[in-house]
Amino acid sequence: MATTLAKPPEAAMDWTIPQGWAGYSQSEHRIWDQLYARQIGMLKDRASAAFLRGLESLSLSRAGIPNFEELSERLHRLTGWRVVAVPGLVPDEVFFDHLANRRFVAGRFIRKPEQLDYLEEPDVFHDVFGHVPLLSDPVFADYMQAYGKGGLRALNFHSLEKLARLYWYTVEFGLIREKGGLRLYGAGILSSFSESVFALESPSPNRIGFDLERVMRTLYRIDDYQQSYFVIDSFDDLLRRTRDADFAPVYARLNDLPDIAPDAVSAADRVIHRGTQARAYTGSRS
Ligand code: HBI
Ligand code: FE
Repeated sequence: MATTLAKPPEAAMDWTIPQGWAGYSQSEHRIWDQLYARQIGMLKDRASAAFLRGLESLSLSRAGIPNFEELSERLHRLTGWRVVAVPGLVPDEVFFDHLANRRFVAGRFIRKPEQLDYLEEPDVFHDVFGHVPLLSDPVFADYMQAYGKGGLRALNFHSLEKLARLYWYTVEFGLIREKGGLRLYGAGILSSFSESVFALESPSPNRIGFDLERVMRTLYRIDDYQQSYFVIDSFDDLLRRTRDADFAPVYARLNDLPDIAPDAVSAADRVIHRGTQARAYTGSRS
């Protein structure tokens, strides 16, 4: 899919473009502020401590769309990562190469007022508010880089589908065990007002202890909230299970095993909450 993406002429060889921060309008900055204010109150006791610390230490605040250069200066001092602007989705190999070199690619456009709750392509609020705070955590920062290196390797094994599921169920939709309860660390959840509540509080979805091979086999939904969330014990544990992991034997084993449906629970799962799946099965939107 990604190989069919065409690089716009204004983008550099690595697909980066200038953010053009001075070009944002007041109303675009106000959309950031609105989204920020809405998330922050709700995330105070729902987001992982590392995410909230990251917001603080990067001075991500309700003060308009961040300037990537200033943000990168602060982030680089903490963990050696930078944030670079791209026109939209970039090819997989480009994406992985940036991650492997501690560059996080972010969209520079912001959603329109009528899309506050849902949009298909990641905008600057999802990419920066959702993803960047955790890049200030040294362990998570290493995990993202390891993921990029793993991605470059997976391309050779034609196992991108499996690896993409790992990204989806950790970086985008992951939950973490913290302070005796569950907290959010996935950017797809953290940047969504309604899924932040749903992921932690709704009886509908499954919440299952993280297992690398289980996650790599699990299909996911892109059209609605997730039907299963996977819970890590700590970022250390996640990094340990995946770090510079040579996934070749894992991929070989998984090739002989069937995929798992998004809502399935099996006997081998460490089930934390078995979902009613009411949202999916009855169409009830709660
Ligand atoms: N491009 N801009 C952008 N953002 C992504 O998250 C992204 C991408 N290209 C490919 C890609 N993600 C996938 O390879 C990963 O989700 C696995
Ligand atoms: Fe994302």
